[in-house]
Amino acid sequence: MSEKLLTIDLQFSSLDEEEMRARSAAFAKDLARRRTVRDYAPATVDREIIENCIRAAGTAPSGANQQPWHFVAINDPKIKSAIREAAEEEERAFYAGRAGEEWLSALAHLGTDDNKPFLEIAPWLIAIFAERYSVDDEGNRVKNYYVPESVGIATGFLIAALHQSGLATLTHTPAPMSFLSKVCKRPDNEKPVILLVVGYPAEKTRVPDIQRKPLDQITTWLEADSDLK
Ligand code: IYR
Repeated sequence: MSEKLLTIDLQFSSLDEEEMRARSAAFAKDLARRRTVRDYAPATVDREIIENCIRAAGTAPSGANQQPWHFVAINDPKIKSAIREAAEEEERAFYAGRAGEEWLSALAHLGTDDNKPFLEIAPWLIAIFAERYSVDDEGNRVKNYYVPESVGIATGFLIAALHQSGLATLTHTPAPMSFLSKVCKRPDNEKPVILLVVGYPAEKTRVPDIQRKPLDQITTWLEADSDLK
């Protein structure tokens, strides 16, 4: 490390292995209970909970620590209605054919359509923007690095934080979603990437009977003694 680099103490807290095993298993089990929810109850959610979850998202690692994300948290019914109207207009064209047959058949098992009442019913919408580049104090463009990766990681943190706070989410991606920049009044250097719907599931909500791929399908182990196993 360079001599001039300012550093602080890491303050890493070690756990014993039994505790690590228990925590890793509990976390996996808790996240496995998360399901994408498309039917919401109108019950309100206190802003402080949303603030804390966005704080958690903002701790994500990012390229050159540029933190190239911006979150617009919306609970104003007028703005939610404007978003619903614009999103449904795009979705009508999408489902009427713009998506193409291959995409529509890949989606069919989820039972989605162009009707998006959750955009008005759910208490919070969080529009997630990616800063394609930054702008310095003199108005010059500054390149940001690994923007999709960084924003993806922050979004993962946000979804996990909301889930463990007791809230349901939907990663909604109306396409195209440039209308979000306008509605949220965001500058040109920011690209809307996900509209996260946040709230409580409606009573007796049912979700598609779909499964996660098992560990052996998503993992390859290259271990020192793998020949012996
Ligand atoms: N944006 C549309 C379509 C859609 C696309 C994918 I990929 C999904 O996993 C789910 C839906 C919609 O929200 O209906």
